[in-house]
Amino acid sequence: MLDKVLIANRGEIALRILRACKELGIKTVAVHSKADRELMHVRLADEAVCIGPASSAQSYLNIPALISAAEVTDSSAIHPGYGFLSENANFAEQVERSGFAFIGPRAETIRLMGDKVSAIEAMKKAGIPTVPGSDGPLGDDDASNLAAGKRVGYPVIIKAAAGGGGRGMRVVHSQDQLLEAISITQNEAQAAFGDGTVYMEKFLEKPRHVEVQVLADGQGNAIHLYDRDCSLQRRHQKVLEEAPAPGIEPQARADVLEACRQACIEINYRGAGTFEFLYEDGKFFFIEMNTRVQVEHPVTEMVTGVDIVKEQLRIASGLPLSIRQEDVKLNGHAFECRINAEDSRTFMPSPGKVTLFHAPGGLGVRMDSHLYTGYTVPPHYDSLIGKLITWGADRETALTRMRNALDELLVEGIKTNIDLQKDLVRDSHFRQGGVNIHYLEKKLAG
Ligand code: MV4
Repeated sequence: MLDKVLIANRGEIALRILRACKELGIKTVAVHSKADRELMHVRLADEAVCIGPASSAQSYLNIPALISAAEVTDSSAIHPGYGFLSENANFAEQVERSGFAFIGPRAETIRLMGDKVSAIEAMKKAGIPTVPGSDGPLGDDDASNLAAGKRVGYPVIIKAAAGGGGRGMRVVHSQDQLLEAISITQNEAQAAFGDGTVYMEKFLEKPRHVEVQVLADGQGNAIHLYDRDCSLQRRHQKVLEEAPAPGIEPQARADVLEACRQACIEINYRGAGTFEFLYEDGKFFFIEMNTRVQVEHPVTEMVTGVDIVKEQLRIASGLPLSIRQEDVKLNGHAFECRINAEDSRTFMPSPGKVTLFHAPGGLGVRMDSHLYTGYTVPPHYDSLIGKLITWGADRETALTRMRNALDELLVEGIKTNIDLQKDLVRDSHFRQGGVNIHYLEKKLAG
């Protein structure tokens, strides 16, 4: 097992990683910016290193500072968490070249999945169902691009190969808008990512966002941990997630889960990963793969009993997966409400001092948060301050527990989105299950 892990992140996920390390008897190094001295995991870690000023660019994204911190503390591995450098192939490469284990896939896998065109191509080859589209990048020949549009059928969506997560996309409703949309998306992609490559997909109008969690050890073993529904989102930020995705066509689901497992073996995947699909009319369509642990991983942990972060640490130690597919039993249902320091109506960030924090409790209630009474939420980073997760033997029970847990949760001194979450868990359409990706924004507009 790894001896000492440097946690290259902050907030709730840094605390989550620290807890997993402690369970496994692994020593921990917290790295933090000057604005983050008060973070809970910094107190709990065996060692702490300040890696730079408040700005992320000079601290959590500062590769030389992170590698130096790993060297001076004699760490054996670096866990990148999510966001920041977690899907930066160059970082993974430099970490490994410097003699540390990168807790994630090989750099070349991160690079493959970071380019959405090569990710789709690899997954299609591995038997994963993809969205009908251009099957590769669009070239600069107008006639063949118009032909692609005709073949795929309108509406289509033009996406940047270097994009993902909703960045660099444009919907095209008819042929007369196609060429201009391609050229605008190419220019924006070039400016934003330094890569103007774009591709085309059929635009699905009312899909759900359903994703599949996988674990693979890079030694020929891979498992899926079922699915999550993350359709409730605003401006590509997920708000409330659940596992499993409710009301999915059973055969399509069984097929896609097994296809994901097989694809991991075929590409010799290593670590935790997520296959993102759009689900519409009983069918799955792959769009992207995430090569990191995700914010919403706890809902999967609650319904499978598998500690995803501990498995990541085992895998990085060179150990095989601790569970086989036949040992993974789906048990009950779980929800996660993301708690953000922001105004419930305007979504404006609301940093500041937390004058009271009280976490809910009880059977089937989990609070992943770095908050404590007296903590000051700094203005420099993401507004996620915690995740409230509930489990129940069925969806109704888990949702009732969420309603009650939200009523118990107290965060005073800053604005939060708790009132929005309280409203959502009482929404009749959401309670029914299976709303599509546009539901929340339509509700907020109405
Ligand atoms: C799509 C789509 C419809 N059709 N692709 C947005 C985020 C990025 N991961 C992919 N996205 C979409 N791709 C096709 N072919 C609609 C979206 C989309 C979306 C997807 C998941 C969750 C929320 C979304 C909100 C708006 C658009």
